[in-house]
Amino acid sequence: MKLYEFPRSGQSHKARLMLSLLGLKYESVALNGQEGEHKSAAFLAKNPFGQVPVLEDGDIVIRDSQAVLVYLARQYGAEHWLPLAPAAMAQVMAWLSTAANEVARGPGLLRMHHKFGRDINLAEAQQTSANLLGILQAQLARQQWLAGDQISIADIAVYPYLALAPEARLDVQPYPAITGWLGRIQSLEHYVGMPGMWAPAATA
Ligand SMILES: N[C@@H](CCC(=O)N[C@@H](CS)C(=O)NCC(=O)O)C(=O)O
Repeated sequence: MKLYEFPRSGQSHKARLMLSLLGLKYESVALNGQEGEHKSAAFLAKNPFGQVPVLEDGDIVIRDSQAVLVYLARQYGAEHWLPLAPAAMAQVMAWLSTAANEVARGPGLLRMHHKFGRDINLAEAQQTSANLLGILQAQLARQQWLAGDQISIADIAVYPYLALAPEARLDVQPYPAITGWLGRIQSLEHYVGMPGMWAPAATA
């Protein structure tokens, strides 16, 4: 398998983390964003949106981090990663949508602004983040994992931009259920992180 990615991309981290947790070998193809490699004709043929991550598995080409998680779970993972029972699968899908929407528009955009200088609607991203943090805290106070009592790709999809909260200038410390969940993910066998991610020792 080949993973086309940016090293500092949280969306790419979802794919890296899932590949590692499943013990899958892959080749990382780090695109040069500064030189616009993700907008080259060769890469646009893989993803017309010109975005990472893209996963190639033989002839199969998957764009979008949520879709990569779905593919890896179903093709290579145990059932708990993406349960087949309709209601349980729908619970996971709801969190994948949250990852693509509220997480990206809240903590994701705030990180783009504070770390990379992107011009954004700051008040809107802060409001989206505050609402999201409250909802995650309530959900994770009720149960260990976002979509039930076992880890699933819902957790992996939401994880990176919550773990990267310090770079988004968001304080997760007042949300103990969230920090507990971040810690549980970081304790998983074969966990891989990336620079800038929250760690208990760094905020103690
Ligand atoms: N919905 C997509 C979003 C991917 C995305 O926004 N990727 C960013 C890097 S984190 C990117 O490639 N940005 C370059 C661009 O949009 O031109 C996913 O979840 O994979």
